[in-house]
Amino acid sequence: MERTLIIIKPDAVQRGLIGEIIARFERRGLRIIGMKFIQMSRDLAERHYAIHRGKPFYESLVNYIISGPVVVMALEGTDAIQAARTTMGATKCSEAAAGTIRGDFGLEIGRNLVHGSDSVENGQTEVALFFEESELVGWSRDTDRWIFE
Ligand code: IDP
Ligand code: MG
Repeated sequence: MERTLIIIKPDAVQRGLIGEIIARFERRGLRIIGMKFIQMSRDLAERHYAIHRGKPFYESLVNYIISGPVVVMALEGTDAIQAARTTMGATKCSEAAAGTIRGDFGLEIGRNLVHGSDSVENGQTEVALFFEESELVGWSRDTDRWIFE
């Protein structure tokens, strides 16, 4: 079972879209195993986005992600990485399909509402960066057998 780290970014929080965004992942069938509301420090943001260091948008990206509180979630499920990313939509909101989070609520790449891990390995690493093992809840839902074959 894959794990992905989802971040509901500051623009989505400020716009009152936390519930809307959580609902989409929840309805998709992904199981929440960790969730918290935090103000990210610059240090944590720089570690999370280390892969983008040196790119032209890096500084503005870090400033964006620390510009207000965020919700971080660890989700688990079959093909969780790919499933979450298709629910999120393309990075550039104006190219994201209607029906996706970015396609329904965003216009610009620098205000794209949500982060999701992009590989199985990064899913593990990113969840570990934001959550202590003791903050993750191993549980099964009564509906799991209707969602996982
Ligand atoms: P992803 O969030 O869809 O995985 P990445 O390529 O990993 O996209 O980029 C990380 C984040 O950096 C994006 O979600 C977006 O907020 C920001 N970003 C990426 N490319 C650009 C750009 O060209 N201009 C401004 N911001 C960008
Ligand atoms: Mg990415």
